[in-house]
Amino acid sequence: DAPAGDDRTGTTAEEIAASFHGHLTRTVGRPLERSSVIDQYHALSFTVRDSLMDQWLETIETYRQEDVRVLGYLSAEYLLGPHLPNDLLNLDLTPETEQAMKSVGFDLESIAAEEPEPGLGNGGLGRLAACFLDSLSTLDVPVIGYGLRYEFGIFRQEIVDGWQVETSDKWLQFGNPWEIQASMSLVVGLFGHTETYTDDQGAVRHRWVPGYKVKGIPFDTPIPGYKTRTVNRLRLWKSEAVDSFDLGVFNSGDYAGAVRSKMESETISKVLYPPDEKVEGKRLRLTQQFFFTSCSLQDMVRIHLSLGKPLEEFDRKWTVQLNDTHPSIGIAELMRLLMDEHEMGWDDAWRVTQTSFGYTNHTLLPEALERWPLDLFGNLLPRHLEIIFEINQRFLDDMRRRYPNDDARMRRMSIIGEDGERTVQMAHLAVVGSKAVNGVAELHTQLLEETTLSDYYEAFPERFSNKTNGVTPRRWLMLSNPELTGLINEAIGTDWHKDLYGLKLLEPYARDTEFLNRWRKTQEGSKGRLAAYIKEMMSIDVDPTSMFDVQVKRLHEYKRQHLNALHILSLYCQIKSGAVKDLTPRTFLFGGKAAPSYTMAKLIIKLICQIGALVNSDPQVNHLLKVIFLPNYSVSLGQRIYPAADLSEQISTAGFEASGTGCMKFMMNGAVTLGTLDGANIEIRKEVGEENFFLFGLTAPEISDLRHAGYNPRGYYEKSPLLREALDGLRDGRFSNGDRGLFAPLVNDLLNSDRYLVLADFDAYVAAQLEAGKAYSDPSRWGPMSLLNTARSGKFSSDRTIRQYCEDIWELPVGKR
Ligand code: 26R
Repeated sequence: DAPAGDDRTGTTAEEIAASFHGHLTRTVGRPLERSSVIDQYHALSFTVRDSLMDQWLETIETYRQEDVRVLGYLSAEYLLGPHLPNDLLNLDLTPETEQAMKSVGFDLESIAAEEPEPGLGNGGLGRLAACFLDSLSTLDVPVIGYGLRYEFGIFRQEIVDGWQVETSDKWLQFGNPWEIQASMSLVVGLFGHTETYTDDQGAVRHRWVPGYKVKGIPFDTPIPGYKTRTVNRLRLWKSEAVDSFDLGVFNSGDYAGAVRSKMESETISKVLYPPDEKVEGKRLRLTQQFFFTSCSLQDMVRIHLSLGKPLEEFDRKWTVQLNDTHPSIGIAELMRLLMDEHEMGWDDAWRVTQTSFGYTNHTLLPEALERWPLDLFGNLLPRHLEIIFEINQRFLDDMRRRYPNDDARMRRMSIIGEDGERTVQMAHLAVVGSKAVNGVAELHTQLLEETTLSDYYEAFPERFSNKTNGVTPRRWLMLSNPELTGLINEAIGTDWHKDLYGLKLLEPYARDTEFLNRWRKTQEGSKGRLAAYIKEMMSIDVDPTSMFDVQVKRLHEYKRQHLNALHILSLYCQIKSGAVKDLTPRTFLFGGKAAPSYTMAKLIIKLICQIGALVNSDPQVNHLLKVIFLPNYSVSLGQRIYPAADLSEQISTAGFEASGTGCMKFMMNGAVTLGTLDGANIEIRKEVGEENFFLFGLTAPEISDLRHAGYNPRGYYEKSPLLREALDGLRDGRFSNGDRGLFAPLVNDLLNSDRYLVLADFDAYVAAQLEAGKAYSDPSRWGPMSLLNTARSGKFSSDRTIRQYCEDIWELPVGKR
């Protein structure tokens, strides 16, 4: 039964059903009656994509006609999460689509569950890029997001016997209905040598003769804004061989040789790198960075020239943002394109380059600052190394005039690092080559200015600014928590959807007992749904009326999941000994991935799972405590977790978490934070009020003083009986069936070095936890705290962040408010 005359962009339930049926039969090629849920997912995605296409073409046409300024957002990561439900929300078509699916006997939620999540990022930085795209489209800002089309995204995490096991993420195996391959390609060079020659005008010029070339193929994904006709694009590059098949070699009988270059070229966009402990020496990673950055800049230059504009005006048409140093090679690449390929002189090229770029720093951890060994760099990108040497020489000449006889300063500021192995220091290149540099929270920016980049801040204070991160309330509140959204809409209307400060109108309800009851009931509903998911996935019962205490984020020692674990152990010990009898029942939930090479992070996962095994099966304890490690934390799992959280654990060592963004998702959904004065926590506490936040721990200056004075973790161990019992138990094998060796590396590290001062903050953490438990057991206290967290979360919308970038850095007008 072929579908009758379907209008592929209709918005009624009937038209959506007809279009869906049309795609199922004609695009997917399956009869409705025998279609699988994945067939239905594909058909529905094509249906939704159709209704985006008119707006997408219209958006591009508007940009062209109005000759708008455009943001080129360069990011090695985009942690998008599922498109289907998000795009339906932004198109305002969810109810009609639900109805349409019902009319053909299907269920929208089950169909949406088939979407493999595009996990093209590791964590905060990648998810921030995805939130930014949503806000940019919602605010009608012209942007092309540029990145890599990894064939394999972030690994899938399984937990086997308490240990993390990684498997590959085959997100493209059944095809991706959201992407459209553009019918063009660009060529990127690698390796080879440079030459000097004299051109027709007698000028001395330079050129790069690459030893190897690869092709970049663009795949575009439409990015709709919320209730606007703007549909921007995310352009991700796939690498392919220039000649995918060497017929000559094949004919000579060498079948493997004929496809070797294809294999090598395709390796570039094959897989996402996890943030490893050691960054150095990863040639493939530098190749990835250069590949997508070069494709993206060539694309911008191509578009610019197609509009008939001179390249001297590139910086008026484009503003290019570097999401960390990963694309910072772009500074040298734009110089090369302008000078070597388009015959611009150094001074003009430098002015255009330096006024085009902005650089966002996302970390102060020295081991995460990218430094490339000079020989590796010069071998892969010989011409770029020459350009960087020249940028550096001119820059240092300039600095020498400003700071005469200050060799130490010159050494510190050089783009080429000379301590030990010579390196290209990408953060230095990014600062020197950009008009603007920003951190991602107030404390982080201040620390950048005072420590990591202090010499540059002294030289160019006007370049520096703060842009506190934000998250999109569409995905992280409206989509993930429709029940709470409904309740809020009922109370204060819907103006907050595009202006999150509008949530302020909820504040009076903090004194409305009846409303607070509904607030609590709604949260219990979410907790019940998460409990059901846990039961289904892990066969563990958790009590939805217990306090849900949640820490979800990448595993890292500075984030201190082990501090949380030690607290649980001490509760366990106190219940076992009878020292504690009445305790607010708690469910401790953890989730997060460890970098595959990060042994200590993997041991911390094992520790949490081990405590879970111990606690969950002990009838003396398990009515009071449950400990759950949810495998494979991801965007979609986050969407289930945030609405169900009562307590948000943000317990990093002060001065180490640049911002954090999970903290904002919890706050929007009404969870109360227990945290240190680190990153965005400081700003959350300021917004919500100190009485609605559980604070503990040393401050960033205290941490730094203590470390400089010589920190002795053993002193804390000796002074704290609770800490001693937990650590001794770990060492004796009391929690690991007598295995003394299992957690020895962790305990030894804590007692002998404890770089992140877990022991120094332990007692304060325990006290804050006690306070939080007491507050939760009194609904008349907890209810207003929870509601006020949502009501005062307006600042943490990425819409606010994007407005600030637009005004202060990008010089881009934003749409209506
Ligand atoms: C491999 C190496 C170069 C590398 C290191 C670190 C690659 C990727 C990362 C991820 C880092 C940069 C990251 O995600 N940082 C997080 O950025 C968030 C968004 O700004 C912050 O909220 C968060 O605090 C910070 O850790």
